[in-house]
Order: sequence, then C-alpha cells, then structure tokens
Amino acid sequence: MSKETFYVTTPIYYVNDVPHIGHVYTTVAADVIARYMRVSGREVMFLTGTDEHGQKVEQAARERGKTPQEHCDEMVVRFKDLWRRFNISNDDFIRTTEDRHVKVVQHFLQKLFDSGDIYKSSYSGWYCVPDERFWTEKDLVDGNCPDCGRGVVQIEESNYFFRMSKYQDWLIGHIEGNPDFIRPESRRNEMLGFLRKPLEDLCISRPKNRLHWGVEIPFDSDYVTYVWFDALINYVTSPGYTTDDDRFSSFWTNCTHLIGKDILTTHTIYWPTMLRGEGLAPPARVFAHGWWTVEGRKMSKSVGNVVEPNMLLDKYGADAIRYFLLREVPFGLVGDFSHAALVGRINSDLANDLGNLLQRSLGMLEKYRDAVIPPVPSDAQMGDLSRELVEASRRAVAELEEHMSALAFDRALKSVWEFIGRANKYIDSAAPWTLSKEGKDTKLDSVMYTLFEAIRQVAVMINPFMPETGQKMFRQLGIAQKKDLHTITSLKSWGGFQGGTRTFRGPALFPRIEEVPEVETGKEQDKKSEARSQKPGDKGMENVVTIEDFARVELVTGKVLEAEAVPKSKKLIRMIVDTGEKRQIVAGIAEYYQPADLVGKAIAVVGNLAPAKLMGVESNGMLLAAHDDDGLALVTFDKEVGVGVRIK
Ligand code: ME8
Repeated sequence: MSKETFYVTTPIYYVNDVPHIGHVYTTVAADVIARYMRVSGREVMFLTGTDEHGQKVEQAARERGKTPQEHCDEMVVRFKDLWRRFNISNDDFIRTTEDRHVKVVQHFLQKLFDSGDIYKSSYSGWYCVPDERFWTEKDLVDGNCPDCGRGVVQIEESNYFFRMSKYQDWLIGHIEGNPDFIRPESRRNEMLGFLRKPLEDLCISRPKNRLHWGVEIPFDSDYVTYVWFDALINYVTSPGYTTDDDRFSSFWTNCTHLIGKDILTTHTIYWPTMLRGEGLAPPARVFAHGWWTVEGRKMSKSVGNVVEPNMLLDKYGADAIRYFLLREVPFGLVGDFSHAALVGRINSDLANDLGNLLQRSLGMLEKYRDAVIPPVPSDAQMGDLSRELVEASRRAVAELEEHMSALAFDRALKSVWEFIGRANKYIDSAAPWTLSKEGKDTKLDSVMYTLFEAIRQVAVMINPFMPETGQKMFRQLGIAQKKDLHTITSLKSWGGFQGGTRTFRGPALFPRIEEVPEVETGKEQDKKSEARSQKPGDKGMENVVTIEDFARVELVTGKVLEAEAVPKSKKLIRMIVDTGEKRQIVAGIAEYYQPADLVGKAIAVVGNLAPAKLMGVESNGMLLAAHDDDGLALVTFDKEVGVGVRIK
C-alpha cells in the first residue's frame, strides 16, 4: 500500500441492550475522523461491531426466551440499521460470534499458553455478576463492586490467568515514553496513577458450568474465554491478524481506538499487555471521550431518560445530531444532551450561519450572473476584502488540520464556523448589490468568484461532519461529480472552483425550528418569583425564602472562555462559559463591558435557570452582577477558584 494508512475503531457494543445516544456519540466521532482522513488522502480502515458473548448477553437472551445466538442475530440488526441511518461509513462490522474472530481468539490464547503467559490456578475472590469482573477484598467499596456499586458474590474456582503483572514495568515505560498513547492527558495521568499499585494477573476464563456463552479455551474444553479477553481481540481480527499479514501490519501501526472513559482500564492496561505477550505492538492511540448526561442527569432506564436515537433522527435528521454532538462539548469532557441546546445549535449555527450563507449567495449568483460561476480573478482584480477572505480560508484549513489530528472536533468546527462568519461578513462588506447597481462588472465577477470558492471550501470542511449536507452543497454548487474538488488537498491552494460552473439553488439546508422556550420578559419573571416567595400567613415577610428555597438555585463558579457582542443588539453579549461544562450565556452588559475584557474572568452563574432566548440567541444560565447608578459590577471572587464549584 503506497498511501499512509489510518485505522480507527469504536468499542464493539454489547447486544444485551438497544443502542442509545452514547453509542451514537463514539460511532459518529469515529466516522467523522475516518471520513476526514479519507479526503485527506489516507488509506482508511474504520471498524465497528458488536460484543456478543458473556453473561450479560446470555442473561438478556434468557429473559427474552431466546437462544443467545437468536438474541444476538436480532439485536445486531438494530445497530446496523442505526449506523445506516447515521451515514456511518465503517469498512467492516465485526461480530465476536463470527468464525473468523473465534479462530483468532483461540490462536491468541494458544500462543500465550505455549509461551507460559497463561497458567491455571485456583482462585477465590469477589465477583460482580453484571460487570463480569473479579475484585479483591480491598477493591470493594462498602462491600460492593467499585465500578457499578452493585452487590458482589464470593466465588472459589480454578481458572486460567494471564501474567499481566509481568508487563507492568514495560507498560509504565511505554505510557511515559509515548505521550500520545493515552489521550486526553487527564486519562493518561489516571492510568499512570493506577499503575503505581502492583498489577495483578488477569483471570481470563470462566468454567462452563457457570457460563456457556463464550469462545471455548483451545487447551481446555471445560472453560470459555472471559468476555473482555475475547472482545479486545476484535481489533486485530478485522485487519487480518493471522490471515493477511500485509494488511494487518500496514493498518495496525496506525490504529486509534475511540472509547468512553468507562472502559479505559481494559483498553490501556489489559489490551497492551495482552498484545505485548503476543509479540504485537500496542495501538498508537487510545482516546477516551467524556460521558453524556441527559438534561443534567445520568442516562438510565429507571429514570426513563435514555435518549432513543431513532426518535431523534426522525425529528432532527442525522447531520444536525452529528454536528451537535461534536460541536457542543470538547471530545474528552462531559456533555449534556438537551433538546433546547440541540435546537439552539440548529437554528443559530446551521440554519442562520451556514444555511443563509449558501442560500443568499446562490440567490445573488442567479440574479447577477444567471447562476454561472465567473472566471477565477487575477491577483490584480482582487481587492483587499477578497485577499482577507483568502487569508482567513488558509487559517481555517490549517486550524482544521491541527485540531483534527488531535481529535479536537469542537475546535475544528469552531474554526470552520469562524470562516463561515467571515464569508457572511464579506458579503455585507463587498455589497454585490451595490456593485451591480453601479455596473462594476469586473469587480462583481471577482467578488462572486471569491465568495463561491469560499463556500466550496466550507462544503469540503464540513463534509466529514455532515455528509448529507456536504453532498447537498456540492450538488447546489454544481460540483457533485468533481471528486477532486471535495478533498482537503484541494483546499491547499485557492481557486479550485472552475469558472463557468452552473449552480442549482435547492431547498434550505436546515429550516429553522421554532420550538425553543421563549424568554419571559423581566417583569413576568419578577411577578412569578414574587408569587413563589409569598406564603399565606407570611404577612410583612413577602420576600423571605427558606434555606430549601435558596438551595433550589444552583449557583456555581464559571470562567468566561469566549465573548462577543450579539449582532444588532446594543446591550447583549454572548459568552461561552465553563462551569464544569461549556454553556452559552447571553447577558445585557454590553454597555458596561467590552467582550474582550470578559474573557478569562471568573464569574458567578445561576446554573439551573430555564433556558431562554434573547434576540434569538439561546441563553443557558445567568451571571450575577450588582447594578447601581454608577454602572454595573460583575460578581467575582477574591481568590482563585476552580470552575463548576457550588456557591453556597
Ligand atoms: O463496554 N456517554 O460495550 P457497551 C458517552 N462491549 N458514551 C457512551 C455512553 C454515554 N452516556 N454510554 C455508552 C462495552 N457510551 C464493551 C466494549 S470493546 C472491545 C468492548 C459508549 O455497549 C462509549 O463509547 O457498554 C462506551 O465506552 C461504550 O459506549 C460502551 O458500550
């Protein structure tokens, strides 16, 4: 293979349950990076699949009155259908019950057994049935599983063990010597901390009298393989370990595993030591992203707030969800899903910024140039405004490349949106309508060309994130078939769009959604809070609140990360504030503060205020300030505090 390779994987998901928004998150992220690498000229392999063995699956099948295989065959369809609906472009889908995988697991085990890295021993310890994990006495928290908090049972039996402890020093050296191996940094430190305690050997078998549903141990038919030992091996089965050496070695060296933080230990402790025992290199990078909650709460069946992705797809479409998930929070930090936040993003970023840019530009090209792209302007024909836009495009492409290689999806999108903002401003400043009215034809040609080359660049940059939208844009720009104009390489030099191309105006990319809670006016809010604070019999004490009342208000510390004036408003400033999670807050303080002065400030925020829209911009929270005749002062702190700290 001559091209540089890139191999990306998602966890293989358990088929004991249906997929939810958490599974969608990792899979969409993997899809975006796979698509991006393809258009950057890499030979890509993208793997996802399902984890079908083990106790949980056996139990789920039993509860449904099915055999485990029947259960798996039915559940896997839900994952495959969902990935199709989300336009997931995986090159392979692996199921651990497939023969190709079972063979590799058995090969792996036999090799480790032959080299003496697997041995048999009797074991007594605490076992968490739902997690299928053994724990030592000192691991337990209040006598329960330290991972899930559920009860554990004492088990004594003979089992096979992998000599994981033997590789501890090597693993520490590997993590220390390869800063990119575990990402983000916080997770790397967490694992180095974990490795300060001695590693124990790993129990890798389950006796068949307790569990049947697994890969039989090749050297002892009374046992099946521990589900995690079986599952992790999927990552080498697919690219051809033991079956296609060339393919395997070319992809394995460039492998990135995307996972949630819940399965960090298995991927960065078990897996690299297993590979080391087998004589294989560890994956190049394991990136553990953060956890999604829903409307501020942990997603759980008992709470009834599990976000069902098919319902979201019906309502918002794949691209809006893909965009929201990756734009809303930095990959690696916690995220909170809420319909209001999703609708806010659709309306402001997708319908307003991106949709309007394309729609108004196509409209002008139709009106002024019969929908035909003018020729590429010469250097002399380009004015300062156009040159600035070209420069902004160079910056956006460079930033996109930098952020994508670090899997900083939110920053990559932010850079693209800054460029979209520039292109929108370019239209306002270059004012094609005036050029047309004044008959400045050469200038108008030059402006329209520059604008459309910028839009083509936007389409290329967003295409990996929103493939349906990318394709729609390419169609409307008249370059659907010109694949060479869809690549990141085509953005390296300005002027790829050919003059004479005919464009086609289509329907709006993202119609606005008008269902976000509207703001109440200040007076209405005041009336309501007065009514809430008055209790019958409390004469003369109308404004007294109980400690419980006060505790309902979540006051937290925050740090302003970004601030900008809300267009067309004299009073409002839109801020992105870190309160442990990133949120957008709109405040009426523009008469007293410059946006630039706010960035970096530590502030006090009402964290659980209902979302509201101010001049069409969504605000999630309110900052505290004192207002008197002399002006306005933000509430801040007299020494440094972290973000997201509760103020009481
Ligand atoms: O652990 N937020 O499978 P699984 C973000 N079979 N991501 C989430 C999430 C949430 N709330 N919930 C789930 C397994 N995920 C094993 C993996 S790999 C060799 C074997 C995502 O079905 C996240 O990627 O429990 C997490 O790591 C994964 O789903 C767990 O999926």
